[in-house]
Amino acid sequence: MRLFVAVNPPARAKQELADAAAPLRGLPGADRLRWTDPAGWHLTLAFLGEVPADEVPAVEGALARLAGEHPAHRLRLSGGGTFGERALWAGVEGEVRALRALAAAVQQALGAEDEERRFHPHLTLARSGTTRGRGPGAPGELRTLAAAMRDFRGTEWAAGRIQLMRSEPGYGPARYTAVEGWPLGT
Ligand code: 2AM
Repeated sequence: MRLFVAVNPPARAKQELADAAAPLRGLPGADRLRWTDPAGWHLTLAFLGEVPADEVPAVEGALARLAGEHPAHRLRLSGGGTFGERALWAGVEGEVRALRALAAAVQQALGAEDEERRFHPHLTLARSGTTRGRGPGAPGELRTLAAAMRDFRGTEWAAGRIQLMRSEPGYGPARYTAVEGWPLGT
């Protein structure tokens, strides 16, 4: 199964972001993007890709151990940016060093791929259209949307848990489900 490890922001933090991002949907080019569902918003620490079912217990064991070794920390959703012309995201601020150390430990323990090479904590808001009928947007359109997120600073929350997540691709957007979770620092 296709797995990744994430920190999931609380519902209130996601609601604040959803409210801040709502006006973006009316900006030029927004209708050509595939917007993600706030219910599935998460901060990916490590992407594991396909993991055979018989290897999942070892992954879970490693995550349980790492969760115990890393402290809970405080984060807020903040600002926005782009990965080239392909994704629009919201960023995080606060005790990002703790989040970064946790991600590095998880990636190292599990031999995870990281397509961005350097860990870049983010929450994907929209992806540029690759499905039929949605041509590429005008150059710079995504950056204009990200600029509209510049002043957003959400309320601080405690990242107190890591979650092993499953991604199930379908005809529409991938569906994310929680496999198992562990509290940090206990
Ligand atoms: P994204 O939000 O930037 O697309 C489930 O697919 C999660 O894993 C998403 O958060 C996605 O990041 C991330 N992900 C998917 N493929 C990845 C890859 N090859 N390397 C790193 N992260 C990946």
